Amino acid sequence: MAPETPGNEPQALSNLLHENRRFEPPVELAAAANVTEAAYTQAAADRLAFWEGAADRLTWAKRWETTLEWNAPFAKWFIGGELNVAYNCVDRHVEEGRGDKVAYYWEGEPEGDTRVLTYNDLKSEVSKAANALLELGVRKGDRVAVYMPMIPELPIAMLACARIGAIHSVVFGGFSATALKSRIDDADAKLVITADGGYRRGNPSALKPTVDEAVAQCPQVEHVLVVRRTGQNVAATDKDVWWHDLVERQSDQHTPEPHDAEDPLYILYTSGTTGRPKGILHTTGGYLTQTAWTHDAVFDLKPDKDIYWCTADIGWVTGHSYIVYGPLANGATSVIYEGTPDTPHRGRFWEIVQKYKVTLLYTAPTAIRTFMKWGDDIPAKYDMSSLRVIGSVGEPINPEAYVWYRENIGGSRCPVVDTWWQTETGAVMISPLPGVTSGKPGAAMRPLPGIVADVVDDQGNSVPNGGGGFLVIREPWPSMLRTIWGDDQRYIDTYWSRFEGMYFPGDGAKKDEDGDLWLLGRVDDVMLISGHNISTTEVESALVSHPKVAEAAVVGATDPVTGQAIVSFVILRGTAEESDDIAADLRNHVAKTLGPIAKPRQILVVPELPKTRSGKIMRRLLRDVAENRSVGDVTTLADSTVMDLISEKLPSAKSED
Ligand code: 6R9
Repeated sequence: MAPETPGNEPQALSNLLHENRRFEPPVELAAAANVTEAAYTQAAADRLAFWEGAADRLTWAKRWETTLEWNAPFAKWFIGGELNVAYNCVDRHVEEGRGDKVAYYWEGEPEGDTRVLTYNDLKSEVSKAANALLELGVRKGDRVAVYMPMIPELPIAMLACARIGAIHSVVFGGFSATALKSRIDDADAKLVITADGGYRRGNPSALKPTVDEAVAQCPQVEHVLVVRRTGQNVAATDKDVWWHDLVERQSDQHTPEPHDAEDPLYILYTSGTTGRPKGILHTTGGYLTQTAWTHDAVFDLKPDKDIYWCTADIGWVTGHSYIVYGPLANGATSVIYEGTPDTPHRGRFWEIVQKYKVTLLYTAPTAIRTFMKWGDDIPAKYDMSSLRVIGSVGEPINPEAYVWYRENIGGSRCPVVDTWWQTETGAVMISPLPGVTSGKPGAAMRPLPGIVADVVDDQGNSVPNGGGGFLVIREPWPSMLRTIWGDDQRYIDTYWSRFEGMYFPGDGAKKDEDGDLWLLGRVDDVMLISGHNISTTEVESALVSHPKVAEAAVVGATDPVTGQAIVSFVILRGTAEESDDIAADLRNHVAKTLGPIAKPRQILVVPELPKTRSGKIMRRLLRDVAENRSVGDVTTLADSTVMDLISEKLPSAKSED
């Protein structure tokens, strides 16, 4: 146990991990980069003028009068401006002569099941769907719940809502009937759009029965619009309307009305770790401005050359902002994949990269660590020389996972952009720029131009370089959430009450010696060891830096001596054998990497970790295991059997020292 360093003020969060590797931007990429260092200077000199420039990349039916009205914590951007999001994402590309350009290459999970949609196709399909919604009585401001697999009708449905000013609420297709019902109720949706099912892991997986169960308890729902995808048997209810009956017979002409910049675009529920889901509300002009600008800047998108693929599900914010709105506003060509990475084999992702010659790839640390576990030989079989920039989002990326990704997927040539943001922020906030930033593995680096972020201590004072604490955003940004649907007070309490005048996202972070930002995980997960606040991220990264470890999760468990002690759950890499001395080996490795204070009390080798449906590790459940409690609420787990597998491992857990 390390004593407090004399003369050293206890920090809000310890900074233990030091990383010296640097990756310069590729020379050619830097020379032709969309965004250069000048953008930071420009935005620092006049932040609002900078965002006006970004908004001018869109087509406005009426230009705004006032850029920002800030009645903290309530923001309005581009006041008086009017635009149509679907027009910006679809029609204007057709009008400007890009109608034959591919918007989406869609790859179904069953091999050979593909569709190609040009911007012309998208315009007809979205217009027909908009006309169909109108026929069903959906009007501007009405809420539409969308519960669908990853098929082209999903972005089409979202854009049809946006076109007529209806507010979509997409609910991830893996959620239960109860979760769906509570979201339909909270938003008071009058229409649900769904499908019979989708393909998951080689089989048709039904969605409609879940909708039927939910809608049976939602009298406000007038219709259920059903896409036929799998052809499975569907029980008919009197609210059902088939997409192919209704949408196909509509006119493919629809004139998009302009909407106010502050009209709501969508609600997206975020469950977080506890409590009732929060309906995050995004509006029109500011949201589209920031998603489009960041997609162009962070991926250095060259719309005429790039093939872009974001592997997220559209049911999460990453899919909303970086499969649908950002890429389409920029006129990009994207890949959408319906299924899982191991169907029918573990090389499926790389086969898709090779097939479509993907140049820009955006995925999550949970996937990267899974690929590490499966082994380097799998991606090595494919030609991925088309790739140019590779991105990460969803959790802190461990330095070792970053380096693995860079080498094995990015051919040691592609910059890795680690993008920090949230459902609430709507778009990327902190990220390297591929043509500017000299990347550090594991660091999200700098706030993007126009974003003012900081790390503060308990009292809200900015920490010096080398210090850790709480991430905050100091100034409003265009794609920020406007409120929590129907609950302004909860919006204030959740995000604006911890620190006066600052947005608090709930994440820990540190500034390294150069002032670059590192994300350290949710502050609820921070461990208090002998008076030191230690982040889960740093200990997990130290574990993942051991050649035998693919993935790790650590928690603080009550300890009579140190207050809390670190208990680690690790998944070994494909090639590593579980041996008797692995626990001792890993404990020493962490002590050597971070110092004795961070040495785990226990190491448990497990086959899987508990994760949310979007792939984030749920440490709360591991804490229950580590403290020998019965495991708490598992309803947000992607796979609830995982906890049984982990609990079985517990008797073998050895406490050393
Ligand atoms: C986009 C998305 C948000 C939370 C966020 C943070 C974590 C996301 C991260 C990251 C470290 C990154 N997170 N990106 N942590 N580095 N690059 O994931 O939205 O589902 O709302 O989650 O995810 O903890 O607060 P959402």
